[in-house]
Amino acid sequence: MQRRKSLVRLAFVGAALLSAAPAAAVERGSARTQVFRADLRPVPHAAAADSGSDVTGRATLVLKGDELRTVLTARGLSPKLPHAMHIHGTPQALNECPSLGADANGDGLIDTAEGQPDYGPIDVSLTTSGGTSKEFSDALALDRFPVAKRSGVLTYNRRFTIPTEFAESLGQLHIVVHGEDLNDNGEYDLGPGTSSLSGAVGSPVPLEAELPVACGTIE
Ligand SMILES: [Ca+2]
Ligand SMILES: [Ca+2]
Ligand SMILES: [Ca+2]
Ligand SMILES: [Cu+2]
Repeated sequence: MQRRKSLVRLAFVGAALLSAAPAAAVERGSARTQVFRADLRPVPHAAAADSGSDVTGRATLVLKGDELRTVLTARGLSPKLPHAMHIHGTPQALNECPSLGADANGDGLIDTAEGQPDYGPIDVSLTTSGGTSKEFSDALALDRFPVAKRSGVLTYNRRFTIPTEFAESLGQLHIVVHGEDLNDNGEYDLGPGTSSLSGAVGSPVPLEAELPVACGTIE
């Protein structure tokens, strides 16, 4: 009887150890690694309206739990300028990269707001350092986005944790790369237009800085 009691207690302690012991560590250790890819294609535009941009690229996204490594290469970008890059989309619905029909104001360009019905809101900012949130303090932090080389090639490689809701829906989201020096003067300026995001940001944002130039579905 005495022996049986202690066995029961041992079993109980053992079960308690198993369940109280590092559940998080077990979970993290067993999180499977998923690999996604995105082919980046030019956002449709009237060639004359955007000074001939033709941005293509490829991204590989390695997801383990909520930890995402993004490796991206793109070419055809305005040289020596930073390019905002985001993961866009809504987890609940399948979204698409925009077609030229999204150009609501008929200027031959699809700006960020015009493209949003297709590729959805900003979810994650692919910055090179610091915060990666969807807030404008990260999403438009041009001092923290990768800068294209003189050749127009841009590379990016960073690992960080993303919100669980986006980790779980990553295969339904998109990557959008922004920024085109429309008047080819070597900087983002207000000459070619002011972004419709300026009101929300609270200061004038050059259209050049936020213009989507490439988009790819994550699959
Ligand atoms: Ca437009
Ligand atoms: Ca240009
Ligand atoms: Ca410019
Ligand atoms: Cu974006």
